[in-house]
Amino acid sequence: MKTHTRFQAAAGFVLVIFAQAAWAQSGGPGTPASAGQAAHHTASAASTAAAEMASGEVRRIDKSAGKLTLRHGEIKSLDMPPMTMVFQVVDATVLDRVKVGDKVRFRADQQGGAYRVIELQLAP
Ligand SMILES: [Cu+2]
Repeated sequence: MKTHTRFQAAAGFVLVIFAQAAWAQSGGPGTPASAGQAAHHTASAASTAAAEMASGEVRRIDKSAGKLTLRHGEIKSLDMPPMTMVFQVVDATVLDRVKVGDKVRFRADQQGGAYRVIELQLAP
């Protein structure tokens, strides 16, 4: 059974490689593996923030174009700093519910290079 013995040797060799790889991935601070874990942690923090609504103030309403200009605070889900910008609105009735100067809470996404308000409510 030379073949069988040879197979076992090869399998043992592969196991050693796997064990070494696992050891490297669980390395301490300063290793590339821990840097990867840090990046993963940041990504999961960002997706948690996606559930939060951004705050904004209505600056301009363009009903014919279905657009809303908002001065908004940080939008963590879009990795966007505070600024004033134009959003498309997914639900045009939003434009009937707000007036210039209103403080709002909203959710936005990015679709084909354009930013859209997908949910909006007046700030309490
Ligand atoms: Cu913006």
